[in-house]
Amino acid sequence: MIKVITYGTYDLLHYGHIRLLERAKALGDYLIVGVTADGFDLTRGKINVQQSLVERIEAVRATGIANEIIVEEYEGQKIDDIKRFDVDIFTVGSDWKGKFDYLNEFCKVVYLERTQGISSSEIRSEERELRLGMVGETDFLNKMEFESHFVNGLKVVGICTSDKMKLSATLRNLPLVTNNLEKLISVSDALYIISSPIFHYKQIKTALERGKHVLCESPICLSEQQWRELKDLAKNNKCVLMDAIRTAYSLAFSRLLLLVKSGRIGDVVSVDATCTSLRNIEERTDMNLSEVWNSICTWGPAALLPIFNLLGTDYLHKAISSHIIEGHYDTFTRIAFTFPHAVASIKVGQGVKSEGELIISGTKGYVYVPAPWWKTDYFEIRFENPTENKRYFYQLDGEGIRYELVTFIRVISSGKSIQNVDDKKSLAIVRIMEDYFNGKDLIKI
Ligand code: C2G
Repeated sequence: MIKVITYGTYDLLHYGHIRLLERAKALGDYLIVGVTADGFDLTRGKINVQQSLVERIEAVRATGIANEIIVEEYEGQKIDDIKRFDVDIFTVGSDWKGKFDYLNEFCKVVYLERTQGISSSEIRSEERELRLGMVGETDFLNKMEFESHFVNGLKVVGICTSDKMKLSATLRNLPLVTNNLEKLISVSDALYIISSPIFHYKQIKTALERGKHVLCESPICLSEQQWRELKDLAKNNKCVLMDAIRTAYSLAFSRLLLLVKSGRIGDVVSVDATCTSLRNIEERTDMNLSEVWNSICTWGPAALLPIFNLLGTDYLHKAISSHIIEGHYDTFTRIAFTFPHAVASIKVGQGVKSEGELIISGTKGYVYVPAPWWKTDYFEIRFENPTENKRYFYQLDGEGIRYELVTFIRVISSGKSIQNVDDKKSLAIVRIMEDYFNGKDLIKI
């Protein structure tokens, strides 16, 4: 019996896939098909896969061509599978020509001509592309536009900014560069907003009133009353209003939360997150500090994420200590929280430098995420007995931005709120900002 094995994502199964499976089967008597796991696809840069692993497996099974279906989970698994199943022939489409020659050591390698004119990404893009307008005065917009190219079904169509100097040549050459928000809204289906938080409420409201979806850097506004009004408006106009906190979309961060929630370090007793950067300090001296991102708005949402994910948002008490140089512009803020059975703290600063680590202390062990933890691809779980320590690494392409954009598109197309920053956390972040701006629970240092 000649055993053949082939692998694929098989997302939105199409006749190109079916022709490949039929020809693979014809190479032997028994066909094993390896369907790639969601996590494996993410680590190899396939971020736009629409269907879940189960849906893709069912689609392959329904063809009736495969004798056996397995899941491809890790780099190099093919060698293990070829040995484990005693495979005679490995085959895959010609778009991989040469990439698997190394398998010749273990079995025969056959590349089958790829079927032209059909691909899952084309099927995904057949849906009308989402026209994304961007709003803000930061060079981060250049990174966002760059990352948008990795995302199927999305196109950046214009910018609304009062500071063109920050824009790259690519952005300056976009179809629309304006400081008129209405103009941008008229050519967009959705907005990405990274303007200073004091402008968020008005800009989001204008967009939602025109039926446009919004992805806004957190905090999405600065008072609970504004938050409730915007969320109601989004709901009534069937629009998505999503917090942008790219850390929430890094695979390592999601896996870290799952491990801690599964009890690996026992009960969580303390969560301590630090985020600092002195990056723009010089240029701030000549700016109107009431109109720029202060430290607590810039870093607070990301730093609060692990706390609200692991301990919830119902803390008993909080104490804010801030070094404020003008108006509401803090160069450094520390917030200490007391929860029923745990404590937590964040330290954030744009005028102070510190070790940007995250430590989650538990009754059996602790999680250590080295700086810069907010763009993490690596963390450790440590125990009393160091031989039990574990290290985890998850590829993070583009600081998680592209995963955030893919999720935004999915929330819009599916209507399901699968975002990693749910309403409870979004509101909890806004409440902290409101108290800070109102000086509640705040001591100036
Ligand atoms: N395929 C094809 N013609 C197309 C599209 C795909 O012959 N028009 C083939 C691919 O070459 C591959 C299989 O169908 O052999 C599955 O394609 P994908 O789902 O795109 O999976 P891919 O990322 O190519 O996976 O590790 C090898 C990979 O797992 C292959």
